Amino acid sequence: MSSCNCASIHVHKPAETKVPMEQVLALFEKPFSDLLFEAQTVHRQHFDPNKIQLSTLLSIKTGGCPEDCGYCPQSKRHPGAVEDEPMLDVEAVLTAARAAKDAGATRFCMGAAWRGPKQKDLDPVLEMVREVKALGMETCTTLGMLREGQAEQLKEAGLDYYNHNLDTAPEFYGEIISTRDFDDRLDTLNKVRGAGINVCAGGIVGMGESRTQRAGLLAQLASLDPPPESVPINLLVQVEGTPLAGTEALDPIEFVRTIAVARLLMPSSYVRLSAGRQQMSDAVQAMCFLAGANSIFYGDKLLTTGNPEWERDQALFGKLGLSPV
Ligand code: SAM
Ligand code: DTB
Ligand code: SF4
Repeated sequence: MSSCNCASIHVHKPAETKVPMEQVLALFEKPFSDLLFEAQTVHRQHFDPNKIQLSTLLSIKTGGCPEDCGYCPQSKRHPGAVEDEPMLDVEAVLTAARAAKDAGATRFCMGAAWRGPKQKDLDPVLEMVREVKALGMETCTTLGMLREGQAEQLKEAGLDYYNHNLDTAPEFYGEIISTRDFDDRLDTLNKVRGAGINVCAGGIVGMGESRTQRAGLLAQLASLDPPPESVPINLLVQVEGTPLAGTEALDPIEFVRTIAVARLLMPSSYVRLSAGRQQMSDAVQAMCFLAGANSIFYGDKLLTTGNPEWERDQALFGKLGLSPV
């Protein structure tokens, strides 16, 4: 972890980004109908608006994580928020991947509650990646910070995407996580990109951040060069026992705005309406799709918390005329 004590961290001045903050804030401030119209227009220039990409998640190693992310039930600093479980074996992972494929998912994402993998942790994950890939699915892992050479091993095993979220704006980061810093996240994303793996990077909103900080997160994501291929926008799932449980809920209209701004800033990326869908009405989800979201986590569980049942999503796709990519 870097130990920068530079003044900018303390004065909360938005970081300089390639995509200027003023531009991002100006989008957030547009009248809602104008913003949605523009986002949908750009969306249609890059994607079929009636297609949706489906990714299924599996927690391959749950709980006991040494990091202190304030939103996360898997941190060992928040005991009782989740039951710890050892790493799953390859057969259990394959059973879940086959079920996801049969239900219509095209990508299978394996998540582990680590600060980062040790080599002895990575070896079984490489085997999981090889085997899931052999089923004909796209593969994704989210394992925390990567060390030198690990991204290349994952690429060699057949990894298509690596998920590593910036989570929030640099100016808010220290209020949510103290055990790593924003630059550590950028460093891992550089390693992923350098190994030729597609980047999946997004963040969480509804953690008590300001609009400027939401804009700051999106400015950072859009300034990655190139922008991430996949951008998960998570609405905080408030889990009892975590420091962020009890945070004032984000207005759904502001959430939809966040999706629309992400679409406008990253026109050719898949924008994923991620955690938080279980608590969302069909109408809010429909607005998110209109705002340019074109991917979801599909399956009745995220990592440790709930997600809409397959049947509810199928019914929603039917109502909206959406079909999987
Ligand atoms: N440990 C690895 C890491 O942090 O990169 C991988 C797994 S971690 C659970 C993956 C991501 O899940 C986090 O970066 C965060 O964006 C998201 N996440 C975790 N808990 C969440 C919650 N309660 N609500 C919304 N998103 C959450
Ligand atoms: C992402 O952006 N969201 C997913 C996935 N990447 C790994 C995780 C959401 C986790 C929600 C809380 C839980 O289920 O533990
Ligand atoms: Fe650990 Fe990842 Fe949860 Fe942070 S988000 S506590 S690193 S599992």
